[in-house]
Amino acid sequence: MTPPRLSASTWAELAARGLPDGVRGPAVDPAALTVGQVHLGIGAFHRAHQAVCTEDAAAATGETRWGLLGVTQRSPRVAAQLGPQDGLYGVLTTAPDAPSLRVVGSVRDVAFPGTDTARVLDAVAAGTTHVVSLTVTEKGYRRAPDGGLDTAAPDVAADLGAATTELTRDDEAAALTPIGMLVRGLVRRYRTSRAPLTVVCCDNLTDNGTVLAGLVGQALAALPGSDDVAAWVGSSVRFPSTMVDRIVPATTVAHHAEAAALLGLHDEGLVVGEPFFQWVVEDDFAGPRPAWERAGATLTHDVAPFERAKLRVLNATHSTLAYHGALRGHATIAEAVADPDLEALARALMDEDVLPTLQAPDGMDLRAYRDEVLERFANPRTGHTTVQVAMDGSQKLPVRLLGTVADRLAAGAVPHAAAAAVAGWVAYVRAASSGDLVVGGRRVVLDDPLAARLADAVAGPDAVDRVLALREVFPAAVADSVAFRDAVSAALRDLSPLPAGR
Ligand code: CS2
Repeated sequence: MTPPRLSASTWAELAARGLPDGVRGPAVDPAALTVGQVHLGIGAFHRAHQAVCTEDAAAATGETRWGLLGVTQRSPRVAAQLGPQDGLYGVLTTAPDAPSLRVVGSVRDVAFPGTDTARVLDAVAAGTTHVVSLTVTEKGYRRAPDGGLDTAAPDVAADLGAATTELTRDDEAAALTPIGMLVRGLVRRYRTSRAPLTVVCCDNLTDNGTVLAGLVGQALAALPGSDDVAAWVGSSVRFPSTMVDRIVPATTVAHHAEAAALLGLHDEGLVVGEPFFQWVVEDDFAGPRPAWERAGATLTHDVAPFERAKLRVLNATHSTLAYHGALRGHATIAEAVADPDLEALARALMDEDVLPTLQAPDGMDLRAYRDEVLERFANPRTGHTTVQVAMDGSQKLPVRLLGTVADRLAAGAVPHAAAAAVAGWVAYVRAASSGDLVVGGRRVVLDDPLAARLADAVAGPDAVDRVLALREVFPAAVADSVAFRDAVSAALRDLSPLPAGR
């Protein structure tokens, strides 16, 4: 029998009876919170990361103005999960010893851009909103090969058209992209409250705040008659950079069963996270913000070294284990890193290629960080699948791996382990796009915005040349290096029984 569903009333009944072992409740009274932060992209990661920190910050200060309005990206699913639960959801922590579950109440409302655009724009414009944050994944930013906004993409163009209308009157048409939604919200804020605002990018991009400010600036430059808005954004809106870190796997049926056993309630909004949590935020705000530093975050003036270390050590190694692990039939990252060959590859990547490109951020020991990352990957309870990490390689590799490659080549070294990582990606794309890859009993489908072009590029004997020629992925400094190309080809030959070309 399915247990009753989590909601404000079932939670209150449970709390009145006494909470089960391993379960804790919201750190604040959710009903007392008003919305002060709008979050674009309310997926599992936000709910297991920033939403928890925002709630703890509110608890630490007693402030009630930091409730969240979460905005979904593509579907109304999260609204359907959290609406009937009065916004409550559990975070199941996958500690290696005992699992624990925390019910979070900071998400006060969920909106879906397909139907709720007006509500989102009003919330972004409201003088009581001080922070807009984003986790929309790498591809959500709709960047062109030059790194700028892809204004030719039909959804970006449609949103910019609506933003032009927004300059003179309300426009309720659905927003199609996160940047479009943000820009329209900024235009409405300019037309109404004109209060300062801070936009906090929480995605895995290098210099993510600067990148986002650039995309917004470019969008505004494309809107006729928006010079005043652009000037106001320049003076009143800040875009701090951040580094976010917590491994959040997709929630499975087994996670639901584990949470229901702990809680005695069914939770459609359940998310899962490893015990580790890190959030480094540039201290550059236009107005008030939650006291995140009182809830485990680090506020600093220089995020860049933290961000670079995290992307190059953790995320690059994650992707490498994902591609090579899936090719060897390992369903999870923990299984992949337990494979001695792959652990050796992961270590070689970090020791020989990545660490020489890094400057340790203040107070950080990079070798200890490397070991800690490998330990986190090895946690068998996390259940993070190789196929989940493998998605969107065309968007992820440039950010997490190819900077290392470019830096090593510039220093006169050939990064062989990074070349093996790229070869792993090529082999994965080839196997997945030809329908030949089965992992964990399931046939893998290539999940990448460039899937069709990638499949075409890897189909023939000149796969390495054709993949390296994709300018969206490989900068010239990497693609034009004969030594790197040869290293990728050699690694691919070692991996693949198919004719690998060159
Ligand atoms: C992962 C990240 O899916 C991926 O590509 O590498 O989501 C990773 O788990 C997080 O960045 C950890 O903070």
